[in-house]
Amino acid sequence: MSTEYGADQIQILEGLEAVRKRPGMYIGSTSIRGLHHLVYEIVDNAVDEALAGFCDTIDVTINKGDTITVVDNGRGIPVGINHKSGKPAVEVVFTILHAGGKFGGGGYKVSGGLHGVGASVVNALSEWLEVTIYNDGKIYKQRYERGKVMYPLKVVGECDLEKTGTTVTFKPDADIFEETVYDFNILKQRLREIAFLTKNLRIILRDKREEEEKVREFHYEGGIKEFVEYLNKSKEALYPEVIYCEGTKDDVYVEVALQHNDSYNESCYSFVNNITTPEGGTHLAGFRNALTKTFNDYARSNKLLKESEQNLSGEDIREGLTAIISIKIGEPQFEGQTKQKLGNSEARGAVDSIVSEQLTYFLEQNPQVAKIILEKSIMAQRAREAARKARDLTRRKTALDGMSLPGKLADCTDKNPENCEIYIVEGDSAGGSAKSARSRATQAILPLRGKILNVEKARLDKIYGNAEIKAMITAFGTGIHEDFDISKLRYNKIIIMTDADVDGAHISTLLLTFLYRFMPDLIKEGHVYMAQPPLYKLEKNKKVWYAYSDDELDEILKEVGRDSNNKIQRYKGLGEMDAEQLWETTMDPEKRILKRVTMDDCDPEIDVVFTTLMGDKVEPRREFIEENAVYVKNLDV
Ligand code: TSJ
Repeated sequence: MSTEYGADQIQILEGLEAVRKRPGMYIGSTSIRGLHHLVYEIVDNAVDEALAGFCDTIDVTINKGDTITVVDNGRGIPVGINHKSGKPAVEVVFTILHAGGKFGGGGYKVSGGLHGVGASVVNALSEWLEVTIYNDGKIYKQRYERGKVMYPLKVVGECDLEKTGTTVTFKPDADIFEETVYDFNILKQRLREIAFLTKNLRIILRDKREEEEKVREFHYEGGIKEFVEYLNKSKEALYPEVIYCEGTKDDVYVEVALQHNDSYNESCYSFVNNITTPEGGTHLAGFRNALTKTFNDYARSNKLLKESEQNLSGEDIREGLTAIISIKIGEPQFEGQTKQKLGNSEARGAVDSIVSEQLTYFLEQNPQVAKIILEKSIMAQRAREAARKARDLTRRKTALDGMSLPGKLADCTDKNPENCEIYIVEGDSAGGSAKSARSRATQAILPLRGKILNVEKARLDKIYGNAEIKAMITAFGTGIHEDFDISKLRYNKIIIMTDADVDGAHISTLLLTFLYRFMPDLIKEGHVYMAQPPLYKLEKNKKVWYAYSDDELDEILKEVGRDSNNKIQRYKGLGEMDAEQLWETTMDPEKRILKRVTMDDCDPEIDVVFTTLMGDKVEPRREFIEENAVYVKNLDV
């Protein structure tokens, strides 16, 4: 090898060394999240090839040992010498920061990973990485370790002239990542999303870690139209077809799909270059404006709204709306604190005009659908009015009562929210035990009677009238929706404590649904927890053990011996424990186990989880539970 250890090489090593020193700057974090971002980063490069029209299949495999292989059938990363560096282009891709996809002329990088970095970052953060390229009847290969080239690109064999593509295998560096075990479901969700957003692209995910290989294939000819169908699968759609608009204006490619369902929630998700924009931005604003204007215009000109009646608000029209807004743009500008909000002004106009024009046409062609949507919107307008009155009433009442706390609440004495926690307990008897067990200074108890209202199935006015929900809202102190103010939160921890059985799981899910819809920031900011009551009590020779799972019971039995002197009690509910036991196992901050409830900002999958678990349709729920047995078990514990 004649290459000297020249200035540019030192620069490369410094570049990749910087990535290893501050991985968070390049992939967000070194947690399980960052670990999965490595895969997305590589897959995004293959998706770019698909968007350029040269690749229709991407195969992703989790291998034994948690290495990842990504295969595409594109043109293959170019192997020719890059003049500036004197190296094969593929080596440049993997060793120079920010080189991803921008060489070779033509086509812009549209999909773009988390921070628009690329293959070199993945390379720098991998114990090793191998790339294989099929092109011109030859098979090329190069290997890197922690970003360093192990040998110059070489030809390792021959293949059919027709066969082209790129294969990358890498092993995330255990020195960098806190966690190196991949989660099939996390990859599955994101890959499914990419497949929805890139119509006609086939993505296959395999898991070869267990004896029996797991395979999922995602391929949607309808693209985001099918995404909307998927999001609505556990809901009752109000009309059979998904409304779809598509077009390009000012170099912005716009796709919008929407369909109303009989729920009262809005589920709109926006994407830019396949990346979710949880804080929306100009593209979402353009969509909302077009929707509100088009429906009001249609309602006026077809006399569905009387002259004396007010215009429908955007919120009214979006009640029960599921929509995907997906745009592709050459140079996206992201704004806001978290850089998740699109700023490009041309995107607003492009989405607005494409949606206005095509939606107007659709409504004219489908007057029966227009009528169904407008009838729902008008109902929403009336309910909103009724809800406002109900809320004003409760506001006034609480003001008069001097913010009176619910009667059932056994509040704690400490008034510093930082120290305080509230247990939401199912049932009066468990509530009673919890009240005598608690540490009065810092632990408050709010017992709830029976099943709580399913907020997925009720309009606001009914929700505001529900006693259990009112009790929680006043106890927490934060208010809800637009009135929500986290600085008024009266407890640092909100702990849901229900029986460790199916009914208990159902109640926790109802409570989480309420929190998710009404006070999502409580969950996002990590204030919501699930208590973990034990499943078993084991007694032998006057000594007592508690087991929180079947595995733990087995472990204890192994330790103390499985003989007839063991007395094992299976707890069917919190009510079976006396106050002392409840304190010891579930409430004592020194000993208890709490599970923090977490959620990704604006993940459409969360909406699917809640609506599938809480909705009326049995079949999707059964399928979901079968597919996600582990997840649901976690959610249920
Ligand atoms: F991440 C990555 F870079 F390692 C990677 C890139 C990983 C995988 C699985 C695939 C790819 C990739 C890159 N697939 N296809 C391409 N295509 C190109 O790099 C390419 C090919 C030809 C031309 C051209 O102008 O002829 C241009 C490009 C960017």
